[in-house]
Amino acid sequence: MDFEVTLVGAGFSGIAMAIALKQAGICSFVLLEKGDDVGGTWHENQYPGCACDVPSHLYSFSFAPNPNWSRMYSPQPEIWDYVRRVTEQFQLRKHIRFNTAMVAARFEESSGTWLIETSDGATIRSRVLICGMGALSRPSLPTIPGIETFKGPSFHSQQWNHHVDLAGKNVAVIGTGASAIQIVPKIAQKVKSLQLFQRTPPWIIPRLDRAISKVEQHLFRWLPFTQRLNRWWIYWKLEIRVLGFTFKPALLLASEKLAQRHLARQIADKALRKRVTPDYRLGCKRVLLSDDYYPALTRPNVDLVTDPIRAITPTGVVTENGVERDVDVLIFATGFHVTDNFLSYSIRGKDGVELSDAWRDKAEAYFGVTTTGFPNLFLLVGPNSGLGHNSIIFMIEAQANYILSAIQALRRSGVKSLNVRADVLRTFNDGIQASLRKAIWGSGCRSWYLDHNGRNTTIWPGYTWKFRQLTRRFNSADYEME
Ligand code: N01
Repeated sequence: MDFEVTLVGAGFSGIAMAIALKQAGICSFVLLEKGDDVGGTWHENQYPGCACDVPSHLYSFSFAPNPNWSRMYSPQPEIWDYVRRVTEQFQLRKHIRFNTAMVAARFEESSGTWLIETSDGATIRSRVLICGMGALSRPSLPTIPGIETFKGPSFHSQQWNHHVDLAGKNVAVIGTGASAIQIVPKIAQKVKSLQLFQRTPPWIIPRLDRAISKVEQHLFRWLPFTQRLNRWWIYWKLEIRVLGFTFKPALLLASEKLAQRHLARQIADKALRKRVTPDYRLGCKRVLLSDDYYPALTRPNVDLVTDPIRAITPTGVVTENGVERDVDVLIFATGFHVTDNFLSYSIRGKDGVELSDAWRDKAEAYFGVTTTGFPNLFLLVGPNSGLGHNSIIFMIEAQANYILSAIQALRRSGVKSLNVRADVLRTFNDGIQASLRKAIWGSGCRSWYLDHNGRNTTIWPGYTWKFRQLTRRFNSADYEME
C-alpha cells in the first residue's frame, strides 16, 4: 500500500480533512490537487469583485480563527491567503501533490484497497479514498448555437482572463447569479458598454458589508473569547433562517418585503424595477446579497437584456426578437455543473460499477459522505450536504470528523472495508426527500439545487447543529464490515 488515505482536492474540504487526519496521528496520506496551489474555489475564482457572501468570522475554520479579517465579507484574495496560511500552520504542503488530478479510481475487492490513477501517469494504492473536489468546481457553459464561432475573447467567470483589458470595450455578461452580481458593478465603471443577459432575476437583499475596525481586530486578538462570541452570534443569526427555508416558507415573506424595499430604494425606474423583480418565491434559488448591483444597472452604459438569447455570432449576441448586439468580449457567468459533478469522474466500486451509473437517476449518500457499493470511499460535501442558509465550513468540519471516526473504526476492527448498508442509506435518503417536499427549494423555479429529474440532491434540509450531532460518532452498525 502506498498510503493509508488518498485525498483529492486542496480546498477547504481537503485541507480540513488533512488536518483532522494529522491531528489524529494518521500521517500516511497524500493530497492530490489539480491546481498549482491550495484554496480550491478561492484559488480558482479570481474575477473582479469576488468575495464570500457568508461573514468571514464564520466562513473560516473553528480551530483556526483569524482576528485580522478586514471586512465582514472578506474578498477572495484574503480568503485564499487564509487557506494558504492554515496549510503552512499545519505543515500540510509536504503531503500535497500539486498539478496532479485524479483521473480514475477503482476499488479492488480482493485487497479492499483503491487504485487511483493520476494525471501524471502514476497509480496510487490506498485503503481509503476521500473526494473533496468541490461542488462548484466544474464550469458550465451554455449550449447556445454559434457559441464556438465568437471571434473575440470569451471566458467563464471562474476562468477569468486577466490579460484582457476591458477598458473601453463592449462587453456582454451572460447570467445574473452570485458571480455575475459581483462582477457587474466592478467592470461597469470601466467598460464602454455592458450588455447583461438575464434569464431569471435573482432575489437580492442588502449586504451591509463594512470594514472591521482596528479596535475590533485588537479585541479579537487579545481576547479570543470575543471572536468566538462574534462567530456564535453570526452562526445563530444565519441558522435561524432554516425555519423559513425548510419548515415554514411563509416566514420568508418578510425577507421578500426587505428585498422589494431594497430594490425600490436603489432603482427609481419602474420599468427596470419590474424587469428585475423575480416571479418565484424568495429562497427557491440562492438568495443573493448586494448593495452595488442594482445601482450598476442604472448606469447609462449598462443595458439589461431580458429577451432570450437565440444565437452567438462571430461578433455579437442575437436575441429572439432578432436584435444583434455587437460585443468585443463575452463573459459567461453561467454557473457550474453541480448535481452532475461526480458523474464526470471514473470511480468504480464493487463489481466494477461506475459511480456515474449508480447515480444516473439520483445521487445519494449517507450524510453526504458514503454510498452503497463504494466501500472505503468518502465524499466531502457530497449529495444533500450543501447549504442555502449557513456556512458550508461548518458542514465540512462535521463530515471530516465523521470520516476520521470511520477510518479509526476501520483501523480498530481490522476489517478491509466499510460499505454503508443499502437499507440505512434508503431510510436516510427517504427522510431527506420527505423533508425537502415541504421546503422552499421545490416551490417552482430552475436552480442548481435540482438535478435533471427536478430532485433536490444538493441541500441538507435541516439544522446544521443537528447534522453535526448526527455525525458526531460513526456507528458501525450502519455499515457492512467486509
Ligand atoms: O452561478 P449560478 P454562479 N442563457 O448558477 C444563467 C456560489 N458563489 O456562478 O437563473 C442565459 O448561480 C442562469 O440563469 P437561470 C454560490 O453558491 C458564491 O453565479 O438559470 N442565462 C443564472 O443567472 C452560487 O449560488 C459566491 O435562469 C443562463 C446564471 O447564469 C454558486 O456559486 C460568489 C444560461 C448562473 O448562476 C453559483 O453562482 C459566486 C443560458 N443558457 C458564486 N445558463 C459568494 O460567496 C445559465 N444562465 C458571493
